[in-house]
Amino acid sequence: MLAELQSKFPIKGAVDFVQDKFPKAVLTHSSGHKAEVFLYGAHVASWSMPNGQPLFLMSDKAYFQAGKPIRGGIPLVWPQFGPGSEPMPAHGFARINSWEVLATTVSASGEVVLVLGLNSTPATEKIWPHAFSQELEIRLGKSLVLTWTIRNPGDKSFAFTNALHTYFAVADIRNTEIEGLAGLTYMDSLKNRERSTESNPLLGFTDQTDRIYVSAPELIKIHDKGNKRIISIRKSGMKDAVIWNPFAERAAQFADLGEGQWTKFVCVEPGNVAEPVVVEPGKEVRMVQELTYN
Ligand code: TA6
Repeated sequence: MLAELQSKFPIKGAVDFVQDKFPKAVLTHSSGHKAEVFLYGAHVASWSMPNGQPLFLMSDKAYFQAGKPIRGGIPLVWPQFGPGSEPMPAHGFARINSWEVLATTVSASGEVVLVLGLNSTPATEKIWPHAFSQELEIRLGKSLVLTWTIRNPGDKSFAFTNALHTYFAVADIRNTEIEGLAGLTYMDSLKNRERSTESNPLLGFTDQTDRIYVSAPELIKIHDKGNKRIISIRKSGMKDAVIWNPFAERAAQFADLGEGQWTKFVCVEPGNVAEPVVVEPGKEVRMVQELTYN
C-alpha cells in the first residue's frame, strides 16, 4: 500500500507518506507547521508549531492496533457518539476503519490539502445498515481546518451523531479555561445527562468533567494559561460541543492513557450529539472545524 501511495500522491516539500504504526501522511506547510495523519481512522495524530511544539496530545500508551481507537490527536466519532442506542463500538466505527487517500494538493495560497474517504462496506452495513460515503479534508496552513462531508447514496434516510474528539495539549488542565459556554444548557454525562445552565464565562477544571454543551457558539477558545496560549476552535455544521477531562481517578481506568497525562490535555469536541443529524437520500451534510492559536 505504501509503495502505491508514494507513487501517486506525494508532493515534494508538502506531502509525504511513511510507514509508522499505520501508513501515515506527513503534511508540511511553508510556515513550518506540520501535521501527521494516519490513514487508519483518518486520524490526525499530530499538529505542531514551526518550533516543533505539539498542539495535540498523543497518549504515551495509545493502542496502535487495528480494531482499537487511538487515544490522542483527533479521533473521529461517527455514526454514534458514546455508547448509544445502536449496538456498535463506543463512539462508532469511523475511527477504527482504514480510509483511502482520494487526493493531495497544494492550494494557490500554499495550504497543504489531504483528502481521505470512507465508504460503506458489507462489514459496516452489518454494524449499521446504511450505505454512506464520506470524505475528510485536512487543510494545513497556519491553521488546521477539517472539513467532513457525509453523503447518503442510498434510498432511505439515515441519522447519525458525531464529534471531532480532539485532545488539545495544555500545560495543566487545572490552569486551563474554556471561553464561550456562558449561558448554554449542558448535559452532564456524569449525572445521566442531567441538564444545567453554564454560569461561568470561563469554565475551569477542578475535577472530572464530561459535559455536552447544547447549541454551542461558532467560536470556542481554550485558554492554556500555563503555556500562555489561546487555541481558537471555529465550527460549522456541528451544533454542540463536548468538554472532557477524566482527572486522576477516572484516568487511571484508561490503560491506553499515559501516567499523569490527564493533566496535559483538554478535549473540546465540536459535534452533533444532543440531536441526531438526518441525511435524506441523495443529500449530504458538511461539517467544519478550524483551529488556530496565538
Ligand atoms: O467525549 C467524552 C467521552 O465520551 C467520555 O465519556 C470518555 O468515554 C471519552 O469520550 C473517551 O472515550 P473513548 O471511547 O475514546 O475511550
